Amino acid sequence: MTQPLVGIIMGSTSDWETMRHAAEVLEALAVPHETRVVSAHRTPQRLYDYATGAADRGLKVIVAGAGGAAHLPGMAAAMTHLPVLGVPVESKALSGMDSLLSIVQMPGGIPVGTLAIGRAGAINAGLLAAAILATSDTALAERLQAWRARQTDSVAEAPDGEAG
Ligand code: RP5
Repeated sequence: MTQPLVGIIMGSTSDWETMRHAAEVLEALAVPHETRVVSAHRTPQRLYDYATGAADRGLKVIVAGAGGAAHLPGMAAAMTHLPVLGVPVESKALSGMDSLLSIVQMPGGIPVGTLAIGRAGAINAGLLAAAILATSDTALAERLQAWRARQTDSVAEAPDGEAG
């Protein structure tokens, strides 16, 4: 089995609909990754074990998504020196503003790289995780550049497909 380099964790299975976009990007870039449900509130021991063991298990980046009182990314960052990218999941009650503010307002000294609310944030967390790994992996850097070039090529020149 390939050693996962990115750990995608989320507070609930209900976050998967958002966080699967991070996994799909990593899949497309052939970045080995794992996905786990780890709740800061419901499974604190699981979070402790995951975060404190992540570096020793060979993970290089953690992508953490959570909604509402979204303490997962910050608590993970408190327990590992690995870069942690936080994805605010869109909550029902407050549309993800609660998640965003919970994740982004970390105290100085314990950083979480906070992305946008929802799907865009999950996609970009996957891309950023890949970009971090690509700084020391030339083949991955080439795959990432190719991915971006394909994205550029896919943008239509006119909204109706009729570039004039
Ligand atoms: C958070 O509470 C999770 O990250 C999720 O976004 C939210 C709701 O969780 P469920 O009640 O759907 O399990 O901990």
